[in-house]
Amino acid sequence: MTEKSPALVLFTGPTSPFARMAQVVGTELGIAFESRTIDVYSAEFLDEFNPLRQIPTLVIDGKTAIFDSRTIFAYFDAISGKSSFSPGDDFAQMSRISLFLGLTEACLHYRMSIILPENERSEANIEKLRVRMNRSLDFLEAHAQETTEGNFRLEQIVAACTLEYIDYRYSHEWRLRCPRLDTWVKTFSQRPSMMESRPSE
Ligand SMILES: N[C@@H](CCC(=O)N[C@@H](CS)C(=O)NCC(=O)O)C(=O)O
Repeated sequence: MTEKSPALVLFTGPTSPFARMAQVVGTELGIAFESRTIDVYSAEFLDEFNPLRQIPTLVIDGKTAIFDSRTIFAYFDAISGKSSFSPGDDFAQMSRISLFLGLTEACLHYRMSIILPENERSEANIEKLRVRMNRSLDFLEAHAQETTEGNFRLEQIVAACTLEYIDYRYSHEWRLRCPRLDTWVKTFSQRPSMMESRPSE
């Protein structure tokens, strides 16, 4: 008797960078999953699966939920049976992944901050996020070789989705600041998994 594969539904959004990463990881690892785009802000049904009501959330067989993005990466990696995709015990690589994810988060908060009505906006907070993003970009550019060289892996998907999100929500200026990452991402972003998941409103 053959075991039936679980039905996997990945809840995503039209512009969510974390959901895009999960989608690209699943696609690249050859996982069969359905990607469902939702409006997370009104998605009450999601609460029973993920009380944070955030995307990405992966639901297995309509019952078990897996979140957040890092846990979904690990789940996809585990069921794919492919080796050398995740960092394993390479802690320097893990830290670069954390930095890219933190940069994405800073950019998300920056976006949420600048669209607030003027009387609710904090220029000091916006400036703090700008400085954090630029400092992180400078660090990642200094370590670009470590990210861009070697086998195709999780770190590179997280890096490329982060850099394209910076383009989308912050500024294209990072490309002048980070010429090595810029050159690399121009090629990496031509992968079908990247092209079909580009943010759109
Ligand atoms: N740490 C989470 C962050 C996920 C996250 O911030 N998702 C955003 C979309 S990019 C979201 O669901 N925002 C809706 C909200 O927080 O109300 C992860 O890595 O998955």
